[in-house]
Amino acid sequence: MKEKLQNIKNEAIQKLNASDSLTKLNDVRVAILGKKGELTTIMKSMKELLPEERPAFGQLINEVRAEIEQKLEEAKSALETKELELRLKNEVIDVTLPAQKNMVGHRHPNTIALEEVERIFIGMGYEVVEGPEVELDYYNFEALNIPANHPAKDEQDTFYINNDIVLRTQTSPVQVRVMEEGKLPIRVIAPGRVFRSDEVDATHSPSFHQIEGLVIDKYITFADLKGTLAEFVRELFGADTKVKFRPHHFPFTEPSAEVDMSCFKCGGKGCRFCKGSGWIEILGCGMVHPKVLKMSGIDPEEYSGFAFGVGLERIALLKYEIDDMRLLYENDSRFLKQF
Ligand code: 2U9
Repeated sequence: MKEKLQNIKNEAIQKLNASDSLTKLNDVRVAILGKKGELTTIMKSMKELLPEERPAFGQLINEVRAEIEQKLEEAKSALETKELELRLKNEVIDVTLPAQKNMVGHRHPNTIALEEVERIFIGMGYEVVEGPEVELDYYNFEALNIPANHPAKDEQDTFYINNDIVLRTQTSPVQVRVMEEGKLPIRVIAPGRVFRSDEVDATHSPSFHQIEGLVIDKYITFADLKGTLAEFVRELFGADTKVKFRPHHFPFTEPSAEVDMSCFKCGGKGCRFCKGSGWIEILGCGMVHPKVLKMSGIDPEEYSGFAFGVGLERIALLKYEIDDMRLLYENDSRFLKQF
C-alpha cells in the first residue's frame, strides 16, 4: 500500500509538471484529491490495514496530500503568471496610433453673426436685452401703433395662440417692456427669435431671428440714427462701406427709412451679388413715433429716440455668402464647419 501511495505521488507530480493550462491543472486536482480521486480512494481502503498500522499510514497519506497540494499551488501560480504575461503581451497598446477624434460641434453662423453685432453695439454703450417669444397682442401690435385692422395682424402673417396672445412677429415688444420700466435714457439691442406665417423658401422661414435697437434720450435726432447705423455697417462689412437712407413707412417710427449699403463684393460698381445695382438692402429704421413713446409713459415733448431692425439670418447670409437660408436650419455639420 505504501508503494501504491508512492506511485500516486510520483504520478501526480509528473502530471502536474506536464499541465500547461489551469484547466488541465484542475483536472489533475480532481483526479487525485477529488471525492473519487486516487488519494481519497486509498484513504478509504485504510480499513483493510491492521489497526496498529493505520495511524502511521494515515500520517503518510496526510504528508503526501500536503506535498501534492503545495505542488499544485506552485504550478497554479506559475501558470497564472505565464497566462498574465501572455495576455499583457497580446494586449499591448500602440500609443503611436492616431486617437479617435471627438466630434465637437461648431458655432452656428447665426451665433457668430449675432456675437459680432453684439460686440459692435456693446462697444457703443448698448445693453443686450431679451423678452418672451410668446407675447401679448398688446405688446406686439397695439403698443407699437399697429391698429387692429393693420395687414400685419392678418392671420396669414401671424401665429395666434388666442385672441390676445401671439408668437411675436418682431422683437419690438421687448423694447416696449423696457420703456414701460421707466428708466431713461435707453440704449438697448434686443436680439431673438420671431415668427411669421411664411412659406419656407431660399429667403423666408416661419421662424427667424431679428436684432432690433432702441435709443431714447433728450435731443436724439435723425443725425444720431444715421451716424450710429453708418458706423454699425462699416464695422460689420468694412470701413469703406457706404450707406443710403431711402424713405419708407413703419407704423412705429416717423419718419422711417430703409438702409442700403454699398455692395462689399464690387464696392458699388454693380455685380451679380447686388444684382447690378451696387447696393444691398440691410436694415429698417426710423425715429420712434410720438404715439409709441406716449403709450409707454414717455413724454415725446421731452424725449425722442430712434429704432432700427435687422434680420440676423440676412446678416449671416450676406457676410458668409450663403445663397439659401434653409442651409441655416438644417444643422448639417459639413455646412456649419465652414464658418
Ligand atoms: C419700438 C419702437 C420702434 C423697430 C424697427 C424696423 C424698423 C425694421 C425689419 C428689418 C428686417 C424687420 O427682420 S425684418 O424683417 N425691421 O425695418 N424695425 S424700425 O422699431 C421699433 C421697435 C421698438 C418701441
